[in-house]
Amino acid sequence: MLDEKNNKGAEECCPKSDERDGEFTRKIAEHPCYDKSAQHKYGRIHLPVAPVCNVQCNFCVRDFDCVNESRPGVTSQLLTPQKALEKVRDVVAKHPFIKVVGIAGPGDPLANDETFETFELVGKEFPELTLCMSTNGLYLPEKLPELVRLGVSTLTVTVNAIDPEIMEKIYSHIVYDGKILNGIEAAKVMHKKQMDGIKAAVEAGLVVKINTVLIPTINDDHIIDIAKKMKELGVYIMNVMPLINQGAFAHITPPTTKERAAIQKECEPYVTQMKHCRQCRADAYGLIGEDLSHVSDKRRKLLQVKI
Ligand code: CLF
Ligand code: SF4
Repeated sequence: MLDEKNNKGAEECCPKSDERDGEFTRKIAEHPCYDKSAQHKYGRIHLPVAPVCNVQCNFCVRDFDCVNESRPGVTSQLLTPQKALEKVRDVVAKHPFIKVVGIAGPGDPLANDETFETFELVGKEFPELTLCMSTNGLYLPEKLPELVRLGVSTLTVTVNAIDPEIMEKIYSHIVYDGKILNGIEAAKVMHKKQMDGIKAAVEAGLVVKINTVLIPTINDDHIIDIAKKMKELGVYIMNVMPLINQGAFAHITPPTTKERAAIQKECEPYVTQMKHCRQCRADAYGLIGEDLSHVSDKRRKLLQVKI
């Protein structure tokens, strides 16, 4: 990414570095989540190939998509990697404004081999598309080399706390190394994996975004600490999302728009804030504000935008 280190590389007249930075700039300018001004022009397709999750968040009901990235509603259909490739072929041919292929669930992408198979297939056939992924980060340090090899260049990690004592209230349990861990033990492992994973991903040149679920009474006073830490780690953009109150957190009142805006304002000096997220489904495609996955064929044809 265009951090100080890479800029210095470019100044040293290394053509490879220039090419890499040019490619970085293009990918961000065409990414509807990373660049606000791209959201009305460029789209993304989500491939729902990852059903399994390796943690249990207290705001998650497994009947729905991962709410660290999506909003619950109707569960997304699952696709095999081959069917996912066919879907990309079909959708990109009809909607060439789609520049990003993302895997965001319905579980955690890194807990499913299908995620890697799908990126392999799609990356080979569509090298010009940006490969994007969203994860809770538990398996990130181990799986990062594989993501780099496959050409994944934009990565979202959900960081709801950087203090294990707060994190402990958010995760009911995690599954790590074949064991189920709970309480502070689980929170410490999760925290370490997220921090190590983000640091390594930034160093590897991925453009890292974090999603933070704003949970009143649990982490609302802590979001600013997360923003400061993310600046230190070189995170590119932060998306503070409102809690969807379900599961064990069904009794918590979600934040108001005003409360969320105030926190985003506080965090802005540390990390750029994404404010146009639509908490889209794990099988959404099209523009962020115009999900084509659940519109009629007639309307979908009308929306085939040529650029
Ligand atoms: Fe998908 Fe996420 Fe990539 Fe975007 S979504 S994996 S970064 S291509 Fe975007 Fe959707 Fe919000 Fe996510 S609007 S839920 S932030
Ligand atoms: Fe649910 Fe996503 Fe949390 Fe897994 S990471 S428990 S799918 S919200």
